[in-house]
Amino acid sequence: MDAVNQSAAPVKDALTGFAETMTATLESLLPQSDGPESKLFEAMRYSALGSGKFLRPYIVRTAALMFDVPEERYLRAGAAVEMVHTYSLIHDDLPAMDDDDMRRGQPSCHIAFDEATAILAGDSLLTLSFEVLAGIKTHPDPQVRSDLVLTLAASSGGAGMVGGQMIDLESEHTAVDAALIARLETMKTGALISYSSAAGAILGQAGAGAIKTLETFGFELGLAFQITDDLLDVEGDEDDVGKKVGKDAEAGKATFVSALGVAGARDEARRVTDSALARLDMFGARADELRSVAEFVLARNN
Ligand code: GRG
Repeated sequence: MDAVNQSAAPVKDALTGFAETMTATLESLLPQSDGPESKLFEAMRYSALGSGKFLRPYIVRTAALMFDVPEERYLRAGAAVEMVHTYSLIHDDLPAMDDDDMRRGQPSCHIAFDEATAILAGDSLLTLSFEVLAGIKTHPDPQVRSDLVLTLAASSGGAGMVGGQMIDLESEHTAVDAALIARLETMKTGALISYSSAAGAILGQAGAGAIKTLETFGFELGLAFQITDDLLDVEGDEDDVGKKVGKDAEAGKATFVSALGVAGARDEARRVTDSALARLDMFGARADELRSVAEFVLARNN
């Protein structure tokens, strides 16, 4: 095993253990009802409690532990980003977007239920995420809760994930340079990961410099994550990845692989990861676990 994989392997095991904790947290936060709206809640639970990796909440947890944040607080901030992420996957799978029938190794939400229910389940997960962040159990200080809401809203909306998705759709079947691809992938995928690492510092009431540094770290890590996703779409195994592969080229998507080729994309993922790792220097050994997460992102096969 090489040095990179050695540092990534414990993260894979830790993620498996963390998934149980995160599933229990989401279980408790996702509504259940036997009333006339129960189909909506079933669809939300079906998608959110499927077999996601929970990488974003794990990054919230790992950054939060650098600032000794209590467990319940980081689990709630992690559940919030997982809800936004799950909403984005549900909507992305719809026929009007990427039109994917499989997600997380099971039929996509609109296949298991129907399109209208999938739209509503996504909408409801998005709003629930802010309800969770605004809840007093997330942090006793209202300023911290407000900062978390602000950061997640900015990361999710037009200047972040949704804006990135718009550029992605507009770039299909067009010649796009690596700079625009970096911008779209940083917004589409980096923004939520940026919230995740910054949330740890916000919860820990760290100084503005630490929050900003972790935000930048997250943007770069998110870009590295998306480049590995582009590579997995070309080289990955469908069973490992949990969805159809080869879809980017089929859909004429602008990715680092389409712009730089497989080897070029791999080099770029390493370069961006190294840049993200350099941001952590100011935290010394306190950031070691976060460094391992970055290596895991680069080495992942799903
Ligand atoms: C708001 C519709 C809408 C879309 C926003 C994020 C996004 C854009 C679309 C989702 C599909 C997609 C390819 C996103 C890129 C980010 C990405 C690689 C998601 C998959 O994340 P993982 O691997 O998934 O962490 P799990 O299932 O493990 O949570």
